[in-house]
Amino acid sequence: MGFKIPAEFIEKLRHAQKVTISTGAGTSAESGVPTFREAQTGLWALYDPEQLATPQAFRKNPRLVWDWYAWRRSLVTNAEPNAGHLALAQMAGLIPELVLITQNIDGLHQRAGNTDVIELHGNIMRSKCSHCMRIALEFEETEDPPPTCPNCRGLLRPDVVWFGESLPYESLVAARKAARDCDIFFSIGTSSLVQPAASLPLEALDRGNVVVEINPAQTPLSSLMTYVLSGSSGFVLPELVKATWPDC
Ligand code: BJW
Ligand code: ZN
Repeated sequence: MGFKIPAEFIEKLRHAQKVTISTGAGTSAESGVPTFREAQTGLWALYDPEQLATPQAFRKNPRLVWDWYAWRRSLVTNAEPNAGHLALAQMAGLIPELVLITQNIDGLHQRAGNTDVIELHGNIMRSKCSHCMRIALEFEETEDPPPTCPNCRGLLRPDVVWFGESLPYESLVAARKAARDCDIFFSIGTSSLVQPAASLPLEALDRGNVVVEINPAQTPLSSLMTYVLSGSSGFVLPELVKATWPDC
């Protein structure tokens, strides 16, 4: 049996003025970037990402945490946007107002062509000082990482949001506003376990907006969705674009 998208949903999407899309790690899985809660490979299979992505882990073993991010940065650098990323970039040109929010730190949406992406959890390609918090644009790599801040000599860390840390305030405000103020809200490739990002679909639902999930697996929010398109984003999103805008 082939993959079927409800015709009434295609009609709604074709006529939507405002669409808000929130993505998670699954969106980058087909680019070869492992999702957060999937098994890690090689040496890193020994470590639990939930334990490494914390300020406590960095304080206890800064080198371990820095090296883990350095490994992931190299995966991201060598990855390319996949068909799902490219379909989202195409949708931005087809929908009058599209807001793209991501929990991902890999920058692949921007590399696919989306602009003004709201990054809720930071970006792995930037580093900041764990002491003075300034972004470090240039710093010297050392044999004994992490490198240090050119300003205050504090230890550098990735500019990402760890458990227990606040999300960038303006990004979160903009994301909440976009979730409430749209015709259709998409939740794509996220396990919907991590707050506050996992509440965005609920804010959209509260306002009576159509809410759609794209994921090969069920999530705690699946049963609340208006539509669930069950499958990988690299397959479902191009199919959705083809079905909705057949002449493009
Ligand atoms: C595919 C696919 C394919 C596979 N196509 N799909 C309220 C209640 C309970 C707890 C809290 C709460 N409020 C705050 C908290 C604490 C905490 C939290 O939520 N904990 C939960 C785990 C319980 N939140 C925080 O601490 C946040 N800060 C905060 O709220 O500050 C205020 C505050 C602090 C303290 C107390 C109270 C308030 C900060 C959260 C920061 C999260 N940071 C991370 C690390 C970023 C850097 C890094 O990457 O290393 O962000 S954790 C990690 O999870 C990462 C991700 O962005 C995030 C979400 O993961 P995601 O994207 O959903 O990935 P996965 O792996 O979970 O799922 C992949 C999905 O893809 C799966 O569903 C697959 O099926 C699917 N998939 N292939 C489509 N091809
Ligand atoms: Zn500093």
